[in-house]
Amino acid sequence: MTPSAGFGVARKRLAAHSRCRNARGGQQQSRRARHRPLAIGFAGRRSIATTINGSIPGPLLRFREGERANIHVTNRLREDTSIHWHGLLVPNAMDGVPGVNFSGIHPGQTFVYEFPLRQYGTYWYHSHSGFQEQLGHYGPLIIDPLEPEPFQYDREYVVMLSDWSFENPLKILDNIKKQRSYYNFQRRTVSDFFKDVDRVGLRATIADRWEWGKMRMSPIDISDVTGSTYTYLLNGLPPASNWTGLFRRRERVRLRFINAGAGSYFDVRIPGLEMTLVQASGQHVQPVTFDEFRIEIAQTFDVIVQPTEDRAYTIFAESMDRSGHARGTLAPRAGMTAEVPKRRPRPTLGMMDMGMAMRMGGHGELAMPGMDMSGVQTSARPAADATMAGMDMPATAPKLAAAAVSGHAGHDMSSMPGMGASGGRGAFEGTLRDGTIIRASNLRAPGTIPEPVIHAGSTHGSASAGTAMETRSRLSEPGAGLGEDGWRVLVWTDVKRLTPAETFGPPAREIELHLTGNMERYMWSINGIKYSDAPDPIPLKHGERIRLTIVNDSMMAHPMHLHGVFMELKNGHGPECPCVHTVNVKPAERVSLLATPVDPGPWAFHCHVLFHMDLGMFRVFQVSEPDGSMTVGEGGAS
Ligand SMILES: [Cu+2]
Repeated sequence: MTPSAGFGVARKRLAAHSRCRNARGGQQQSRRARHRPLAIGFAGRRSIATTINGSIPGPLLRFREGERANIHVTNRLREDTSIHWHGLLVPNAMDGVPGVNFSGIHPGQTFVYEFPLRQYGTYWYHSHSGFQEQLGHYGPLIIDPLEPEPFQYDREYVVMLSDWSFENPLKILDNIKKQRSYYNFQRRTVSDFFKDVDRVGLRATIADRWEWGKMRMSPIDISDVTGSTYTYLLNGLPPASNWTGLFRRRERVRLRFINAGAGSYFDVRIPGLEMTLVQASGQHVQPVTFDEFRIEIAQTFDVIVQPTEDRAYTIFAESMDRSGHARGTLAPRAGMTAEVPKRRPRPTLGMMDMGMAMRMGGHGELAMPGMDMSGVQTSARPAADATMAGMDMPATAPKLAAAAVSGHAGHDMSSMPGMGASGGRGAFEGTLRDGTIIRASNLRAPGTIPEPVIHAGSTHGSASAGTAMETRSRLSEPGAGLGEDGWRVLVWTDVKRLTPAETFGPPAREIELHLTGNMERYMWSINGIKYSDAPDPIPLKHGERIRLTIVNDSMMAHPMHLHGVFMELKNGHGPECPCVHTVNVKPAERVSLLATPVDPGPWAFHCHVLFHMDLGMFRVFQVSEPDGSMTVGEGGAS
């Protein structure tokens, strides 16, 4: 697989297929399928998958840093297709987003992707066309480094997590649009209400329900699409098929976790083994050891485990909403199994997720005038982060307002200058027509955690319901439903890059985007405007250092992915901030990243929940040529 040393050209051939697959465990109906049969464990159920070379996941593509990749993709579907190389720094025309970088690969066509491999690490590829990714069009991609790696291991496995449904994605979307809770059977019941009354008292329970009622949202809305239609897969296999990786005792095993889910976050643990993170988003990090991690959609985490006992260990990947799990096994011999843990109770969202965390006083009391909401459940404990300004202050509204850096005073687009794609050469400050705020960077040191900001009320119109009152960093929190089991959970404030950045200057400008949604109507957007209504790309200057601040005004988590450049996640570690291609933004969270885009052209930026992206949580950043001019891409600036 690995070509000989040197800077050769690595040639691969891929073909996109649409296959009828037999869920009774039968063979693929194709002689080209050399991979194991796809056995989905529902007797008699059949469905059409869209695959690469006939398998789910598609074949592992393995290259070496410094090579030139040469990948022929033949479209054998009856519709357009595409492949995007997630996390790879490629020339713009090779990025593979139809309508942004090229016009897509038409039926019968072969498109040749060719690009230099300028990096190392664990990545993946997937279709950027329609809902093909949900239908199986994804696979792992590894680039072996030129330099020896700073950690050692004896064997390795790709562990690709994903979600499969026998329902057509169009049907799934239709179902959720008609009824928001279609797949959410885990709704709160009357008996839950009385349980809460017993636990926290009547007043608090009523206050809690009243708030949720006002937000028009179910407090358990963790995922849109759940295990009621999804089967969660590990390397393409359902839990019963038990993907197994073999080891010899005391071997160090590198597991390259990739979340290829179309709509599922996974909480992963291997009972009996601690895991040491060595790479995140394909980038070396300082080793950090824990017992469980949450992997956001589209992220990759490389961990090393060292089994010392002569027994099997279960790789257990619960969906974040606890409606199902993927499962595999590490074992010294084939056929062994270990106990599969019970799934934990579903997590609930709380006041924290409504952006009310700062209103929690030291005794867990909400200081909302006239309302005693003591004891209201929150999904996560307030962060014990000494660097976070304002955590210790009395939770009174006027003081909070004073603590805010710069309340974003609505998006009054009528009063702001419009922006064309060619207008980004100067240091523009203001609000773009799509609601994006661009301002001169404040003096906050690069790499620090953003301070909390009070939102000036819901100003995103009907496209946004339930705007968080207050947004702040939540990088030190494990996330809803995690962190209370008595074991260590990875949090992003623990992650530092291995080698500190040599240059880590302050950004020239700050770009602020708000993630918005109307949960009841199932609308998803940025700044209250869906992509199809966003007139222009967001202009960036070649080589300009920017601070990208992403504010989640909705109450779902969104895994945001920027194409074409790594982002430095400002998690409080200055030049040791980790580099990521995908960042999770929790409900009511404010995340800041630094980036210095240099590759010219239009680059996609979007939520990696497939339906959220499809419905409009998507933008294009247009990076200028070195001379400042703009190349209009396929999607263009029209
Ligand atoms: Cu999203």
